[in-house]
Amino acid sequence: MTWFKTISSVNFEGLHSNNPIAFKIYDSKERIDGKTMAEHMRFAVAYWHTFTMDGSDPFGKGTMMRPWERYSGMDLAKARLEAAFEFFTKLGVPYFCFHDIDIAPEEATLRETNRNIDVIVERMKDYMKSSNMKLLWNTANMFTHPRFVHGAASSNSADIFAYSAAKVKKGLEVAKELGAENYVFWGGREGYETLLNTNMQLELDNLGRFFHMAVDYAKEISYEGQFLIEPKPKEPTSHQYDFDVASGYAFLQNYGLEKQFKFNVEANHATLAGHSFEHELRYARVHGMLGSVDANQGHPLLGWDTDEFPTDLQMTTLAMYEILQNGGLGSGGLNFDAKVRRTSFEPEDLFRAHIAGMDSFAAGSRLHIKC
Ligand code: XUL
Ligand code: CO
Repeated sequence: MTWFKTISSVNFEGLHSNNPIAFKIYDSKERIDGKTMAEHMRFAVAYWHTFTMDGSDPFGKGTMMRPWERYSGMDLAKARLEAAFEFFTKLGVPYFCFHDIDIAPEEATLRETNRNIDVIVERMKDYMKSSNMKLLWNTANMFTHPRFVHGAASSNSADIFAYSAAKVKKGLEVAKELGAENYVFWGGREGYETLLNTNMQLELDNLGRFFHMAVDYAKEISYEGQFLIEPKPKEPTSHQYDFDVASGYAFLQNYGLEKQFKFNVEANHATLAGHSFEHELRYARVHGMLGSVDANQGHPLLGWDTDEFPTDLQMTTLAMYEILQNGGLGSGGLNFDAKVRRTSFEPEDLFRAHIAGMDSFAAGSRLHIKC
């Protein structure tokens, strides 16, 4: 079935085009410094914002018109998957990223949830083969379900630590199965609200133990993708342990993990930490720790994670400068961890937003080379 009927494929038409569904600057084949734009940027679509989320916010219900939402359960997961690969192919991006429960519904037990994941992963493999799409990274959602109220690896409950470890175990198996080039840890609720009821030493030690277990298991199953930590200073917790690249790096060194991990730097997380995006990229780069990028931007007047599509050309220029100075992103890429606004609820808006983001990074790479 065709989900995006009004769109055929998105082509490069150049700056003089008035077609909203065309690239004005991003020309996947244009060569800059011996590499094509596609090779420099390695764009990825985030499954959660584009196919799973519905536009709801703390003040109102979802607004998104998503034709696949007429289904539920596994039928919904299968419809989303079909829509996702149609979207990737029409947009012309090489990569995508997902959390475990973005792609398959969560059930009462982990065994049943994993069974759902297996069904979708099997189909995903076929879609990947026929479309040539690759998985930039996958991750485990360890923050949405109420069981993670006190965190996952840093939870005060041994059961939750074990449950989280089992989720990551499955995530690494899926990463291997699908050839994920990286595996991401974003510490959603790995932090605290108040020190008065927090054993910080134990929580940090448990986080360190957890990452070592993940590294050991990857070795055991011969999964060779790059491990990435995605720092964020706060939200949802008031104090998150992986505050920024510098504190994350100190943590990794302290627990002897710095050789196994790099960073996935997100623009809006950088600004939440009181840094610029380019500061975080530079800090990671000069320590040889720049792994991948979550490409978005915050609102300059709002103090939370708005996850907007990146359109600030000064920011993309300074970011591409760091990436090019780094000699590229290696196995990483530019993942649009970004969502359309509640008012942009039509399916076609998903194309417009990604085109704007891709053109903005393409402009950033060109401006750098020309100056
Ligand atoms: C949350 C965030 C996550 C991670 C993956 O702010 O950025 O979506 O990228 O868990
Ligand atoms: Co992110």
